[in-house]
Amino acid sequence: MKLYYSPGACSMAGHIVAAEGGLALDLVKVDLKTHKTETGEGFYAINPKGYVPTLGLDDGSILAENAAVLPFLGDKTGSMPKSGSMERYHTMEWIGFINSELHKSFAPLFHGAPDDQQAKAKEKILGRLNLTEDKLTGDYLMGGSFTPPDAYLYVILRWCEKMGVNISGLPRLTAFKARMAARAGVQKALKEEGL
Ligand SMILES: N[C@@H](CCC(=O)N[C@@H](CS)C(=O)NCC(=O)O)C(=O)O
Repeated sequence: MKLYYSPGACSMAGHIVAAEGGLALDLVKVDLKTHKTETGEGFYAINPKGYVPTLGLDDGSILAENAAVLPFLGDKTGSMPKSGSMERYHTMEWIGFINSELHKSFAPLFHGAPDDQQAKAKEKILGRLNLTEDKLTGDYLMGGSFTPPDAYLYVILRWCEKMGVNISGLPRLTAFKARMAARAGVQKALKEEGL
């Protein structure tokens, strides 16, 4: 199975889920500015949406969107709670929250929006992270064990550091980030992405 990725981008969440579960992926780096793969293929021809994560499956089809890619890889590797359980729905709730309330709020920061819009985006992100801090009562979002949204939240916290969103007032999230960084699957994904 191929993972089309860009170093440190949201595609690293799926990369971590696979690495944590011992699933080897064929990594294909994509330049998100030129929309070309590292071997010069046009990425729009592979995924017309033009974004990562994109999985290239063994039957030749593709699967995109973190909301689908993360549960898919979690099911393949055993980190998604079982079908029909409330734990699974709450895990999906976290993926939805991180995707639409956190990830998407970074757009003004990544696209160099005017300062006032960037300040508003940072305020919104910190508000959402405060909610996360309150809910993070165990080592991981779902309590005692790693599930796919932990990988996604870790990627977001790396972005916070890069984009100047200060999480020093959020001790649980600060500890969570360090806990995640120490995991073998995270170390492997960081190394494989050259980070
Ligand atoms: N809706 C997609 C968005 C994924 C996304 O924002 N990917 C970014 C990297 S984090 C990207 O590839 N951007 C390049 C582009 O949109 O051309 C998802 O949730 O998976």
